[in-house]
Amino acid sequence: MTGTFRFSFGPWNIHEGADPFGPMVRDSIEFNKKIAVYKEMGFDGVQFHDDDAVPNMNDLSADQITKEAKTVKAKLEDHGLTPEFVAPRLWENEKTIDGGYTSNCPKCREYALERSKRTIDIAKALGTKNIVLWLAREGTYIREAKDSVRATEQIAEALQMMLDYDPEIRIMIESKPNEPMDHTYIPTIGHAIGLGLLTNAPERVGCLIESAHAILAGLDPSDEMGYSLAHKKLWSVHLNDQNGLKFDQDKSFGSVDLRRAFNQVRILDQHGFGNNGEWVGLDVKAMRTQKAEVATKHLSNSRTIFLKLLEISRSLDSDKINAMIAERDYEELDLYIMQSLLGR
Ligand code: XUL
Ligand code: MN
Repeated sequence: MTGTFRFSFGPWNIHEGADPFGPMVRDSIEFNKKIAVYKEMGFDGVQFHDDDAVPNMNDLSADQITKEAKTVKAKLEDHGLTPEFVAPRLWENEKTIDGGYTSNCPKCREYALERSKRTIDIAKALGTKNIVLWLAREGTYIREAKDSVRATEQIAEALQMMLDYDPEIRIMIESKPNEPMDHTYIPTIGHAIGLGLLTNAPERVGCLIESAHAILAGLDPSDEMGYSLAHKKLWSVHLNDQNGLKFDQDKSFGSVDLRRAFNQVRILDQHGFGNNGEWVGLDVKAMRTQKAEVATKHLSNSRTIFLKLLEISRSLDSDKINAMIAERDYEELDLYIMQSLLGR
């Protein structure tokens, strides 16, 4: 089996370059200008946070939000683009300081649930059934701040509320072990898949694997992908790269460890990723040093590297590989893979 690959990214991946130690270094580009460059770079899908689609949503009624989202749908159609998913942004508002669904403040938890319903309304208006949950602040800075049993139940209850609110949607959980929190409650893809089992519709709960998040958990992204593919739960990916255990870097795909990137491409291709409409999403950041005119190269380069690695993966001689595996000659296999990546 081979995969079918279409590419997507979110408008936040074309960004101004601010970091915790310095301000923006590039001007903001309006949404209309961003969506105009997708197709020319070979991307057909758009990923959204709820307020990427409806920026001032907290000041609008539910009806106004839906109306606004429909205008975005029309813009996507004008550019021949497909919305892949919508994710509630539950980490910037003052009411989400201590988390969304697991906040210790009941009114704040209510805010998180209401906001999630509006996210679903936006997804419906845009024309996608996919909701992504990156559970950014569902965790703690100190263990004693929350009860991990209750917190897990609260996240599962939030999932259940969303599944009940719209029987058409499906939820993809994007796990991440830390940042902004010291520890989060859903650090790996095994946790994400397990969480679905606490709802009455686990078949509607899957996952999105981000390469850097797996690496931050000390895991190999391709093995995380393999685990979720075996569960038929890998419904999207955020490919990128990460240089060791530090802040979430969102580097261009393959730019740190080409072989680690190769193995992600290979497992996706060998197990038919994309054949049920899954997208290859990129969650990459341009280097802060990049000038505005060339601050989309991280996206096009990541796509180029994916396609080159796909070509290499498909060119490998499987009889040769199987013979080396049968002989347990993994040193020879190691060399064969490295020579293939070096182009000789
Ligand atoms: C955070 C992250 C987010 C999600 C979308 O690390 O990766 O951009 O992908 O909410
Ligand atoms: Mn991501």
